[in-house]
Amino acid sequence: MLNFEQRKQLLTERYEALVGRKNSPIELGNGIFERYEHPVLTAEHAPLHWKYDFNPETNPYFMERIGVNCVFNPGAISLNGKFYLVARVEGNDRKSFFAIAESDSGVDGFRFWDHPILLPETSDPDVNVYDMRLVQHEDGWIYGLFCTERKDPVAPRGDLSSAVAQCGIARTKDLKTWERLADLKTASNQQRNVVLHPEFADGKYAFYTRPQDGFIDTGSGGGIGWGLSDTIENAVIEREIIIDERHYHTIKEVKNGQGPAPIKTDKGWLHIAHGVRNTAAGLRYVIYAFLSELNDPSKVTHRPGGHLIAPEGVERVGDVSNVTFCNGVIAQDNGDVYIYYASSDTRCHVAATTVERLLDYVINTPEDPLRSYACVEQRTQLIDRNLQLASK
Ligand code: M1P
Repeated sequence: MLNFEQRKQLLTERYEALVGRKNSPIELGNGIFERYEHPVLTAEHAPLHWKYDFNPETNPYFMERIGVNCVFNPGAISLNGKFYLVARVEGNDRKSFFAIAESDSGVDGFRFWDHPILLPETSDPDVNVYDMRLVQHEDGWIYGLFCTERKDPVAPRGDLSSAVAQCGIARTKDLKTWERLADLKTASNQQRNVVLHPEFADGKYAFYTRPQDGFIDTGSGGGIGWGLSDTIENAVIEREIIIDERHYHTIKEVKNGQGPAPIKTDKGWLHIAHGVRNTAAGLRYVIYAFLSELNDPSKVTHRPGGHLIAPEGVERVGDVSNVTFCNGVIAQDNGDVYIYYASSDTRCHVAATTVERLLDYVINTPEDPLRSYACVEQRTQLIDRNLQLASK
């Protein structure tokens, strides 16, 4: 058996090799984006000093004391030329928390800061927090909106699963010091996947919401909502409208949710979202995109049919299998876009593209015509145009 020092050294070497590993794009994808060969963050990226007691007297076997189960659903932001992910780290005890990982390239070399974020609580403490969306707002603050979960106070005795999900709000200027604000108030029983729009709308703070009746089921919640609040300090949405509906027999028939804050382009706001459908093997989560009006982000102008990213290969397997989920994107001034997505609630990946390619995708991909016959008609038009070209 290896002794304390041997284990520590080998594990340190393995950790450094993982963090230093180069990542390359997988060429010849679908033309819309390139996936990268390796995940950008995994449970193994959690620093050893988060898990092991480094004192040989109290930990002679150099064993893990507080394990990390998975690292997924990262928010993303670029500041001063660096790429930052605020990952959802889940301990072996199932509690999620946030931690910042930093990289120079955006595709590899992500290294966690020494400490995770000790997020301040409200007077009603969160039991679990997850899925932060980072937004550089025009008011000068960086906001982190996340899901805060607490036990359902009216759950029947013995029901230890039912929870209430709401939107927590925190803000920072440097990703180091966080101020916790009051949770968002809306008329809906529960909220998840709430995202702050980066600009004021009619002089108010604007939110993408996802109203839902229960913790898992959206029930009567019709899709991605939109609502305004006069303030951010005690944000209240009085009126919520649905801007991207769920629809029978689509990739978003069960539920959907805004991903990161949308990207501003000269053709409109480019949105990345997730859609969920049911299958015999359980829920399937895919990532999709849409475009909304520049002057009115609540008006969707283009809805490409189907998914943008669906789980593939190893992405299909994890703690919650058959899931791709995105709440982080970085669009650079030169038009490069890095889509950070997680697979199966287990690990984080990156896919690279450009604003130009994404706009081409959302504008020129036909909408889901909602019936098999109409889908074949749609495809036949493409085939006929191509055959005509080939015969020339
Ligand atoms: O397990 C899949 C995802 O489930 C939830 O998303 P939604 O509210 O749309 O169902 C979230 O818990 C998310 O973190 C998770 O990845």
